[in-house]
Amino acid sequence: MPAERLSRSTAPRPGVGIVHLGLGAFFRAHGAIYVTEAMAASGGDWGIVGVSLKSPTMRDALKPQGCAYTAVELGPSGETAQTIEVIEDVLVAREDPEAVLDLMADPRIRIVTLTVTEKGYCHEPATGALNLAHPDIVHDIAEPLPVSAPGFLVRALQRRKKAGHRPFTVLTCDNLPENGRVVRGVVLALARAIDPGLADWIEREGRFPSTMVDRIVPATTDADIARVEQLTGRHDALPVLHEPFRQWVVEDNFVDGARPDLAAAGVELVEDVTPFEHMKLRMLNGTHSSLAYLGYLAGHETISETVADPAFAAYVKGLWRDEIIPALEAPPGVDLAAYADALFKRYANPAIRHRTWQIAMDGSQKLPQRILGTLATNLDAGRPSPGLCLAVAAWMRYVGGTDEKGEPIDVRDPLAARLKALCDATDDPDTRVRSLLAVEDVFPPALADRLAGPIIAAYRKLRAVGARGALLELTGV
Ligand code: CS2
Repeated sequence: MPAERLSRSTAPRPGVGIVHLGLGAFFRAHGAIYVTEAMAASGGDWGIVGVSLKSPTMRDALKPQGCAYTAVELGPSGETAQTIEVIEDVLVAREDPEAVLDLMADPRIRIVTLTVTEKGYCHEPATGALNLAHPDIVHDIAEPLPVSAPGFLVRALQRRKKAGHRPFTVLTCDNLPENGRVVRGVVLALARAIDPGLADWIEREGRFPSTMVDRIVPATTDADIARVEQLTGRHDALPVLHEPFRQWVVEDNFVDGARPDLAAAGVELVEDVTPFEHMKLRMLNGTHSSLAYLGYLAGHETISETVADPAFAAYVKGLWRDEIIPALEAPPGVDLAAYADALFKRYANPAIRHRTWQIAMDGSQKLPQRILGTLATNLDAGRPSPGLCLAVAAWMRYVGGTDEKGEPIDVRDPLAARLKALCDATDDPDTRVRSLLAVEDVFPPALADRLAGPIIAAYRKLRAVGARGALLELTGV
């Protein structure tokens, strides 16, 4: 007999107060759970309406189950499931942009949270500035019904200004350095292109706190759906599976101070998130991407499989110890060596099947904040970074589109076609590396010059002995 479908309980529902743009697995396993706990502790009308910008998949999965879903925590020694009921509705912006703007302009909405991934901000990764030539931005300047995330923010703020309402707080939860500053920058640049008076108002009245978000949440697979049904006895069309660890550090800077009682749920509210963001982006995401490219090339499917390989375990520990930690300033009260030890345990959790291919996606948008910042600091300090140079070289091999066995790689990246064309244009390793380093969206030219020598050497090494061979040589394992 097929299992009964998950449905929503009859518990009283709060009013809505948050719109979330980019409703995916991460937010449902992170921000949504924190907001649930904040309301359980201190009340408030902070129900969430999720918005998918393009795909109807999330809406079609969640609406038939009253927008409830199962969140399963995968510990090294067991799983626990809870039903989350904080999502009140799911809208699909591409189908009905008017409905989304209408809701975002509603004064009941006081916060708009975002997880639209790095590329969703339509900025130039190397500089953080809005890309005014981006086709979605060109569209959103000309048309009142937007398609991009910055477009929805600006057009909704325009409606609020016109109606005499206060702006909402824009709370980004994407892995960008100083993410509040980046989203503020793109919103102001777009608003200025539409209506300078609107830009002035947003500049004066708007709030864009920066945040550091952390929880490992792999994409849900069909096997996960079946496993959750076995665990709970109910069918959930799109559960989320996540690790036990979670962290959210938020700048306490909200319009009129209006926010859920996040501290009651364990959120760290601080004045300056920057040191936390740098630590997380460089220590976690930087090594995640390094392991993803090198691990994928070596034939490893998941991060836990990758770090179970002694060459990779030695590699990642060496990255933290010799290349990343020396280039970082620790946030107040944090011991970076202990943070690295904890990260290693999180990566090794065999219950989390986080695919190297998933993390390898969108590398052109991720490398600057994850790896290049550390490389720049080390160059200034005269400190070599052989491990991180191997990671960048592995990305270059990866975007070439062929793995070490000669099999094609399904490269997902907004610059995929351009990067592949650059690789295909020459077989000479030096020329190939130099032409990829000349992609200014990713590599600031001054840094590219200084990186050419060590990255060409790393690229040659990867070609000669493969990813695993290069790590064996590097680590001496
Ligand atoms: C990962 C992140 O997919 C990726 O690029 O590095 O999603 C990572 O799992 C999270 O940032 C962890 O907080």
